[in-house]
Amino acid sequence: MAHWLITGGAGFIGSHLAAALVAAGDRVTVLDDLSSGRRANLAGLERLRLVEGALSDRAALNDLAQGVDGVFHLAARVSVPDCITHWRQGHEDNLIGSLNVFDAACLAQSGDLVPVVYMSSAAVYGDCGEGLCHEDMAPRPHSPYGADKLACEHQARAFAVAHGLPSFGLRLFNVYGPRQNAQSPYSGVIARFAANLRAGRAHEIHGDGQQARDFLFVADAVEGMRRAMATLKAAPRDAQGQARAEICNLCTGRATTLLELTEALDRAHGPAARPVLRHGPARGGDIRFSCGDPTRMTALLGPMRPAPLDAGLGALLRED
Ligand code: UD2
Repeated sequence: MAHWLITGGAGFIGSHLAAALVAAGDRVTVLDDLSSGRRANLAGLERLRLVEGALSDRAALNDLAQGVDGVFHLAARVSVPDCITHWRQGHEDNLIGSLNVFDAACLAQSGDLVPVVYMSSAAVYGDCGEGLCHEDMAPRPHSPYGADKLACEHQARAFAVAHGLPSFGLRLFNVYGPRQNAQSPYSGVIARFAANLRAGRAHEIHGDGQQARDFLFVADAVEGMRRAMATLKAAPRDAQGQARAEICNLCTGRATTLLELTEALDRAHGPAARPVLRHGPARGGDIRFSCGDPTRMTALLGPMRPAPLDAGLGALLRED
């Protein structure tokens, strides 16, 4: 039975990952400070231990990483506007916290390598213009959040070279699904719109609604993370014997405009009254088009067949 450490495992994506690993018969330790994660997200999961703590607690992290088969590092301050308001704290959480995780994984290596699968973000790209974002593009983050995620990628590479730490960074596009917080002003658009549908509220559209995103269902994000870990476990070193430090998008490669999203939500919701769309001013700094190129992801992780948006939205509205 494999044993995994998940940082941020009580959060939206982390709790889905924890459930999938437990369902596969594995043992899971979760480290989470419960700042945005919730104990209830992990309720009823067997072979799971939740440790309440922050990434800044290096002693706890080092202790928890001992003896695990790998680390999934998801804990982060995930909101871009929040990281702009709390710039230094975001940097502490997102970059220094990640260094602590890489360090802990290195310390835990005793002959066996302890690979780390960590969450990067589409935010590292900044604005890719009208085309798909692919990994060979020069990243130009617009936010401290994106800058710190990019720095994590560089650090992961340096850890591979200096300390032989195998790692896999996944540049997540817009992940959605059950348990995503809809209450915060920083919540993702799908969580907010799903909550609007349930409450019979109007959707607030920032701008003309023609901005597009690559929406990835949470189960597919989890599948990508598990495949990334399996890839590192199967081959932690490259052909030259160097520890691998892989990076790829985690995306669908399909762009959906906000107006198309509202139509898909209507279809998934059924014949109830269509919500009113209220257009407001465009959000400052909003990216017009954000969609990932899945080519490298497919080469590294195999064909993914992500859930069509209609199916993912149906699952969200049924389960949430
Ligand atoms: C996503 C990530 C963010 C960061 C960024 C990098 C989420 C939730 N956020 O931000 O963490 O990685 O990508 O580029 O995945 N909108 C409305 N009405 C609403 C809410 C949103 O019109 O009530 C618009 C918003 O202005 C934007 C689009 O919907 O054009 C998507 O917004 P978002 O906050 O869900 O995600 P995004 O892509 O800005």
